[in-house]
Amino acid sequence: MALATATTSRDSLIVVANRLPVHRVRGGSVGEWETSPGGLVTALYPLLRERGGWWVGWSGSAGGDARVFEHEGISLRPVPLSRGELEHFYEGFSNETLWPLYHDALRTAQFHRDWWRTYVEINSRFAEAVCSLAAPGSAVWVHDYHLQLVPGMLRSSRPDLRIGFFLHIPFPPIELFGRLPWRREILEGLLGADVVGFQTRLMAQNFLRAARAYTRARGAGSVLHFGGRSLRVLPFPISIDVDEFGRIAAEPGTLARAAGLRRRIGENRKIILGVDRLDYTKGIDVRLRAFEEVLRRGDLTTRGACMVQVAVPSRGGVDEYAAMRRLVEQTVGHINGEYGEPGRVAVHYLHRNLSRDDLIVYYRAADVMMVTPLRDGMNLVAKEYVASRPDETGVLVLSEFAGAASELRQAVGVNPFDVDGMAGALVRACSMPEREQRHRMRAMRRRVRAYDLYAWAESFLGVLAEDPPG
Ligand code: ADQ
Repeated sequence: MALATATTSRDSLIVVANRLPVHRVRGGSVGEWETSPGGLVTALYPLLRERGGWWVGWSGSAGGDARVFEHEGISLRPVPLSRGELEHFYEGFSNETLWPLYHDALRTAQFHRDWWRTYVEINSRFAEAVCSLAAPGSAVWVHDYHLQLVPGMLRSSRPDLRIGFFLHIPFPPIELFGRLPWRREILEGLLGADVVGFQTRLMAQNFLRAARAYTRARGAGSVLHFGGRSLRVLPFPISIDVDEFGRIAAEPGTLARAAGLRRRIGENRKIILGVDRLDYTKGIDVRLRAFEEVLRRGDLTTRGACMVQVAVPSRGGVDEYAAMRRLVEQTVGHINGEYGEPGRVAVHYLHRNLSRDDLIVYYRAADVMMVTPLRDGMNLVAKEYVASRPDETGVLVLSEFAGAASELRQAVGVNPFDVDGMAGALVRACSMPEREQRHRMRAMRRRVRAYDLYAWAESFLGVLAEDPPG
């Protein structure tokens, strides 16, 4: 019985995201693929396998073809993008228009009609790919800011589909969103969905307000009426595979490596850790400035503390990212020049991708975790640190502008624009009594355990399966 129901079209699921969940094996023969690490893949692969599903996305390199293939029991449908399309759609409209605008306009958003035209074209290519393979009544789950027009496009050509959309980044306040010359088109694209999900309640409210202001959508609370239908607009805070992080963190090998790292850095030094994609939204530069301020005042010394910053290379092709990398590297050099000693640097800086196991070794070794984005949809690093502290010690310093702050209330909250406040929080974190650390960490661990990545995916898909609101 269970098998029969699992294969009906109502149960089948199509995930649509900018990237496919695989990448080509380096040095492997043509056609060899490996699963990409990442939360979305972890959460959705088992569901897709069970429900018999598809993943539609770009392969990660320019060109290529649209031939479908199977990988680990999942059917994948690549959407080919040319070099020029990537420049306009991905680097341009997605990462130089939408990304800065949606992150509080931390950088000036660029508005170019050519980029917009390509964005529309590529969104319709994704929508066509979905239409070509969706069985009647399938559920389609579209992800993130690259594909905001896809729900509306699917709605008009395939009204039989159940369409969900989840935005991984913030949805900005109307004062900022209203600058977008194509605000109505984007909103109407999203309104094509049955369920529109955001990381926090505030982001969902921003969307509800913008939709009521710039489109014909009406409604109160979390339900909107638009185009003769109703849809739900709700927060679904994304999470991580909590058990997996906890399991690796508790392995004797992890503990031994964390102890080794501590020995190399200096047994009696507090380790202050930062782990981020090298992005101007993450506040790496302000965190370094706060650390410098603490050293300058003499509240901490390099004998007593050191910072470890791990930064993953990101979007190197976009000017603002290259500039941020230069700034971070200059600041690290400056701090080490001023405060380092032979054999004892103030800031260890690693510009590279680490494996999950290696990352957890750093999480276990760190006394203080600094997560200080200027704006962030959620920030999974904050949750990963909490999940990797089974001994309930360690202090999380968390920006109030990260989505995670609305759940991890026992973190030491900071305003990343306030260098003095950050410096104060850092000193407090480094001297927090173990009793208080445990008290806070225990409460945060309870929260992340109660709602993990699987609960996130299930709750979204659960709401998507419900009948439309009246
Ligand atoms: P990101 O902006 O990429 O995601 P984040 O949530 O912090 O931000 O996730 C980063 C991931 O990369 C984490 O899982 C982390 O472990 C990993 N990572 C970071 N540095 C690494 C390193 N040096 N080596 C290896 N891995 C590293 C977007 C939004 C976020 C939202 C997520 C999920 O911007 O706000 O939380 O999507 O919805």
